[in-house]
Amino acid sequence: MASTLQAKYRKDYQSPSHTITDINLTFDLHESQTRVVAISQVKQLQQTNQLILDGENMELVSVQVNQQPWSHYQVVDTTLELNDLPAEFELQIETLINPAENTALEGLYLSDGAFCTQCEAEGFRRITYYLDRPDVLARYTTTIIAPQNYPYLLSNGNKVEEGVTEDGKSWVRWEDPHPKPSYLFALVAGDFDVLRDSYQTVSGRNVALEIFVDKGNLDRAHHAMRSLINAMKWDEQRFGLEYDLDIYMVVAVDFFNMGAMENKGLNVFNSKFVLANDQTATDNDYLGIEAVIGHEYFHNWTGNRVTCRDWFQLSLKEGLTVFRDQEFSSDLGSRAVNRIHNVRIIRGPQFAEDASPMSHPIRPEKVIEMNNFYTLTVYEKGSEVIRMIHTLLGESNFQKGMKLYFERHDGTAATCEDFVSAMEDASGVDLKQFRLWYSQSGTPELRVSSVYHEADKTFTLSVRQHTASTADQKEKQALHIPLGIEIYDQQGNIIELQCNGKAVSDVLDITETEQSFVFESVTSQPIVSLLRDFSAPVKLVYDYRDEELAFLMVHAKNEFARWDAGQMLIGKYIRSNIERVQQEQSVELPESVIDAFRGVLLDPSLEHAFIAEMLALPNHNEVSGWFDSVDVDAIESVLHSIKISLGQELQDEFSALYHSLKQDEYTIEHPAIGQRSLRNTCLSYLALTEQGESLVQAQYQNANNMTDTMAAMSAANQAELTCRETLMDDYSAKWKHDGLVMDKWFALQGTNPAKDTLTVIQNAMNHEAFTLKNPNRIRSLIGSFLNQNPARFHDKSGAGYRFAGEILQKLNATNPQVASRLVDPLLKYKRYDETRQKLMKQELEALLNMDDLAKDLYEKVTKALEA
Ligand code: B3K
Ligand code: ZN
Repeated sequence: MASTLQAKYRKDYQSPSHTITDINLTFDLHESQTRVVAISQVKQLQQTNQLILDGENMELVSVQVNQQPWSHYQVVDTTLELNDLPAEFELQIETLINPAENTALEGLYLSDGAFCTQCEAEGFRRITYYLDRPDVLARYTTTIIAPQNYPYLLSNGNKVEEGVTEDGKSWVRWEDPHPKPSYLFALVAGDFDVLRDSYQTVSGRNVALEIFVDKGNLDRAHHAMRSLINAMKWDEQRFGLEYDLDIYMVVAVDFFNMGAMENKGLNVFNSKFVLANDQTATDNDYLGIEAVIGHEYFHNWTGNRVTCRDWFQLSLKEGLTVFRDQEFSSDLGSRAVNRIHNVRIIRGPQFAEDASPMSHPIRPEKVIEMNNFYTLTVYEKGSEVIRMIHTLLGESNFQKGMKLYFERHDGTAATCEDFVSAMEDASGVDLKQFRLWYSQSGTPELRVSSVYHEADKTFTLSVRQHTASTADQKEKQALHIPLGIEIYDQQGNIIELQCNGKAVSDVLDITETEQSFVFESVTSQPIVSLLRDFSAPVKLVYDYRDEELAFLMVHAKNEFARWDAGQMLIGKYIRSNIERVQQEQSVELPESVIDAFRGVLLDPSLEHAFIAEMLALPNHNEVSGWFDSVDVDAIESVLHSIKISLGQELQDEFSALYHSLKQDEYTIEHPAIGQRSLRNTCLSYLALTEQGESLVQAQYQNANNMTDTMAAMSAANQAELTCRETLMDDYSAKWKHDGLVMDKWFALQGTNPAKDTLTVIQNAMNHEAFTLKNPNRIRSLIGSFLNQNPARFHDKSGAGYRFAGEILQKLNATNPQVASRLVDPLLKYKRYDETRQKLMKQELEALLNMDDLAKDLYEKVTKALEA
């Protein structure tokens, strides 16, 4: 155990001693005893006759070198050391593995009777002994042998041969012409329904598209297929990138640790991101499917064609691919609404992660368990870093940079530095200081102040940047921060930015700790819109007056800035009311603030989806992030009271809108989604008024789609309406046989605001659709309780923490990766009062005292306790 708990450091990277040019794999599938024969062509890259391969959880049957039995080897811990080797040789390794017992869902495992694999980051070493690192790229030939009751035998690349063995099993052989690292290997065997379509690429090649789903689910695969075709088209149009194999397959499985996996030509997906129809999926599910199908498809270039040299470079493929999927969703739907959703994730959970014991730069320096670094920082902040490069370069130079990046690195394993260099060389823009975003963790704070000089007609902005120390890194340096701004006159006209007699860009380059910008020819006191479109992942501090924010809510020239002004306005009153509640005063919201939101509701020029976003308050977790010490109960009570006040004060407007926005037909066109979103936002406020019970019940009964059904249930849940139980029972009776659809019900139980939530959750764990073996069920019920129900999870009694501790101890043994995701809220114990800190710490200590703590939890828990 001890050696596997050792950390790896980015600075220690060493290129591999050998490479493997080709690998020929044969799988004789069996539920508990799958035989794997791997024949690799190995070449020495460094002067050494020793080769050390990775391998875990399997039985080694035999080793041959150049077709001769080889005895010069030893298994040491999780490696196979081969000695006395020639410079170039064929290596044959036979292993036995047990997919049925693989509850960790890494390597080869069974999902509801179908064989499937998950190899990223280091799962291939559970299949055979191998150089399981992303900078070893080989051509794969895969032969799958299986009993006839597995009609579909799939792997990467193109199918080249198939047949039947002497003992009546089927076999299929696949060849992937593109050299790839082991983490992109995939195998699937099972019985499915298949949705087939095809796509003609821009150069006229025909690509077969196949989506494999559980039998009976064909009618739920169409949206995924449409999304795939849209993604293929979009990548050609916006990035000039074309698909490179004759077939693209997507398999939906129910047991999956994450969202999906971009294996070359054979994506394996969590069924949550494939299956949808009007009755089973909400609008957000549809949008999520589009985003994830897009994301995995875009990896074909950013990830597969150019992969990562080592796992510290993960953001090279993930940050960039998230950026690409965000752009895809924004080009297809509402750019403003997409930006708002992405920014909410950064300002809420990503900022929180950066302030936690797990804080790390987007390119981490030190890792014990790689799976712990598939984080919001690497993905979402990583995407913000790419977005800043895009802002600094502009679309055309950015695309030149992408082109150069592919010219230089196609077919190889690259680093983040390679990417930035390509961007720099293609554009001529200096990114020297900008590179710090890759190595510095934490959230910078930008403190901005302004002065208007009537006499010389100048407007001066002073900007100070500061990044507080983080758990992983004490010293911080000044970053290169693009600060998007706009200034307006009192009528809302844009005032052109001028410095030294010349027009200047509206993106200011903040590069020093303190900087001032003097803008000339400003003829009257202006109003400034700052950090437009969230031009950098920073915390902005500027002393806005209410009237300025109300002005920007109406006059700012882009929707994101208007939304942001609304958030700042309500944010001011959330803060001041938290103080009031702490001093045992009641919550107050001035008429002017209510009027500002009334104005938004009544503005016919605004898109529905956008109004809905304007009306959504920052959530509990985001507000928690504003404070060094979190007062759970005060935050909860303020957010609830403000929602009630807005509901009461704007009842007439909400009610009128609610009734006027009803739709008879369900379509997933963007305007229809926006209309439902606003109507259901109205419902969530109206649920808190005396109309609540009747409106919610009527909506549940009349709903002809899952979005409206869930909106009714969720309103009943949040407002603790009496009808809640009836609706929940009705839903469960209807959907109890469908785990995926029941996940929405489990999530509502997990976020139940009632005092006895824990009993509710324990009962839900006994529901026939629940199992601790399925990651989706765990995340829906338990994950939502830990993450989305702070008031109950942080109950002073400590019962929530104890419950979390118990579950984590169980999952540590069965699925350490899922356990490790769930532990995050406990890691942040230092932000709570002493009583809570003590109780949370107890649970972490109990975990650390376990004999068999997996390295996933070990890494996080030790970091938290050391902090
Ligand atoms: N690359 C995979 C994530 C793998 C996670 C391994 N624990 C999905 C994605 O980001 O597209
Ligand atoms: Zn990805």
